[in-house]
This record gives sequence, structure tokens and C-alpha cells, in this order.
Amino acid sequence: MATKSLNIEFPSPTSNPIRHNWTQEEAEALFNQPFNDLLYRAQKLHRQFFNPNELQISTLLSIKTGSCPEDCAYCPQSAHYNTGLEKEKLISVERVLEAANAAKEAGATRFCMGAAWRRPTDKDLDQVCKMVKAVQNIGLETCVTLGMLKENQAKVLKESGLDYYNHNIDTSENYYSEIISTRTFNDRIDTISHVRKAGINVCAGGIVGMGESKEDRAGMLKTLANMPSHPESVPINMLVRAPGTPLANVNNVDPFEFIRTIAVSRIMMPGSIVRLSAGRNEMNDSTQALCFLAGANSIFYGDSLLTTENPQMLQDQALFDRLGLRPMVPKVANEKD
Ligand code: SAM
Ligand code: DTB
Ligand code: SF4
Repeated sequence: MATKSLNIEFPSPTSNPIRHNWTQEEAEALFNQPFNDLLYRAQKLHRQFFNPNELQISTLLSIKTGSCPEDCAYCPQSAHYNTGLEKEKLISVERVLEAANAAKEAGATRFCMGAAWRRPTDKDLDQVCKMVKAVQNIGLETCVTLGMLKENQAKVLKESGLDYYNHNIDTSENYYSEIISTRTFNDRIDTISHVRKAGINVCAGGIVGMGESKEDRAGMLKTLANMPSHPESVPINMLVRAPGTPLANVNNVDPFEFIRTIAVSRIMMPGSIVRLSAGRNEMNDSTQALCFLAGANSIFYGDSLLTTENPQMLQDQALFDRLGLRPMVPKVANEKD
């Protein structure tokens, strides 16, 4: 196998594949394997941990849109850039419930609510807790992404019954300062630690296609995989190039590099759900199919992400039919009705 020529010792098939001591060199060596070797290895592990024909289905809703004080160079919601976005204050619990019911009807099992905040105030959080309870009550898993959290805020969210908190590291520690100046990489790690400590499932991943190198992609996955516990959910986003942001005209990434990132995520965090997250609208069906072969087993389903477009549901249904993919039933159902 090509791994031999790279002079890197990979664990034998009998050793525990859940590791938290990945080196940068090992992560890079995974990326540098021949494509077919990499996909074969990822798919073999995928089958040890998951049914390869099942997808976890999440739907996203923006509950507070735009005017964000952070300067994330990829983000159409940052107040630092003129992106022509229609801004909106925190929406009502009723509107959230309406969207959650529609998502459930369409087949989603998890409902993710995103707010363009640096961090929520305690008053904001009260409102979000009401949303979490309402969504949980109709039998959907809940996820929120609200920016940085203090330790006690993570506890409050846990008490509301929240299942997942999404907080991405976005890129490698080395490349991070090229992308965001208003919060540090360590701020992000701290928030993720508070979420973990509160007993909420962690959803943490990043973005590919921001001008980063292969080494940066390896570094990002090394940070995620070497956390004391792997994030239960790992969203891998392809940058959606939003007009007006500093990254609006960044070069396209070779789709095979994106697929490699999915495969290396699957190998380094074999028991985690890996989400083929933002960017599907710009991907063809074959690229998406290869992402699923590489170990992606979750998607955002619904016509929009937070502020940008996602594939139409009918188009997704047709793709899943062609590939024989079916929805994954959540392990712990919140079903109350
Ligand atoms: N404001 C909160 C925060 O940043 O923590 C939560 C919402 S923010 C939109 C959640 C994540 O979405 C970001 O960390 C980033 O990884 C991803 N994201 C935002 N804009 C994106 C884009 N244009 N393309 C791909 N991913 C994006
Ligand atoms: C994540 O990793 N991707 C989602 C979610 N977490 C909240 C967000 C994608 C946003 C894409 C740009 C937009 O629609 O605004
Ligand atoms: Fe704000 Fe989140 Fe967008 Fe950064 S990614 S600008 S924190 S909404």
C-alpha cells in the first residue's frame, strides 16, 4: 500500500482507530496518499462504525441575521463587509416552530438554529432556550450556533435540553489570523471546552477553500481529532464565496482536495458524524457521491443554509434515490408526540 512509501506508521487494522495523538506528519501523510488508497481506507473505517447507506439529515434556520461585529473573512453576515444582506433581529419562537415543523415534515431529524452574534447575552439565551424546548417538543434533535459561550451559558443551554452546539475552528491554528482578527483560535477552543464540560454534544469543523494549504487542512483536522473527545459531529464546509466579503474572489479548490478532506476526517475521527456541509449547491452530483464514499454521512437538507442557497429538496431526493441513500434514525429520539 502507498502508505509504506511515505514512511509513516499507521495503526494496524486491529488497533483502536479512535486516537487523540495524531501528529501533523501523519495527518499530512493521509492527505498525500493516492486518492484510491485514501478513499478505500476511509470507506473501510466508515463501514466499521456506520451503515454506509445512511445519512443524518439536518435543517438550518437563521434566527438572527447579519450585523455581526466579528470580521470572519468568509461571512456574508459580518458588519465589516457590504454584502447586501437583509438583516433581521432575533425572530419569534412561533416562527422557529413553524420552520421546524416544516423541516420535520420534509424528513429532517435535527434542527439547527444559527445566530450572527459574537456571543449571546443572557437575555438572548433565555429566548433561545425557549426555541430549543419548542423544537425538542415536536421530536427533533436540536442544535444551536450562537458564537462564543461562557461556562455558565453552556450549562443553561444544557438545562434547556439542547442536544448539540456548533462552534467551528474554521481552519488551522497557523492560518487562522488570515481569516479572523476579532476572536482568537483559543477563544474557539475555550467555547468548545465549555460545551463539552456542560455535557452537550459538540459539533465542530471548519471550512475548505479559503486559500489555505493542504498542511492547514491537515492541521485543522489534527486539532479536532486531538481534542479529549472527538466532536460528535464534524461539519466540513466548502467556502460559499459571498460577494462583498474579502474571500469573494478566492480561487476554486480542486474538488478532489475537498473529498480528501472528508476522507481524512473520517479516518482521524472514525466514530463521528462527518457532515458534507455548506457548498453543496456549487458541487456536482459526482463530487457529492464521492464525498459520501469518502465517509460523509450527514447533510443540510432544505432550500437554504443560513443566508445562502442549498440544493433544492427535490434535487437532493433525486440524488439520494440514485445513490440508494436513506435517512439515519437518530440514536436518542426526542419523540414526544
Ligand atoms: N456567529 C456564530 C459563530 O460564528 O460562531 C454562529 C454562526 S456562523 C455562520 C457558523 C459557521 O458557519 C462559521 O463558523 C463557519 O464555519 C460557517 N460559515 C459561515 N459562512 C460561511 C461561508 N460563506 N462558507 C462556508 N461556511 C461558512
Ligand atoms: C456549519 O459548519 N455550517 C453551517 C452551520 N455550521 C451553522 C453554516 C453555513 C453557512 C453558509 C453561509 C450562509 O448561508 O450564510
Ligand atoms: Fe459573525 Fe459567525 Fe459570521 Fe463570524 S461566522 S461574522 S461570528 S455570524
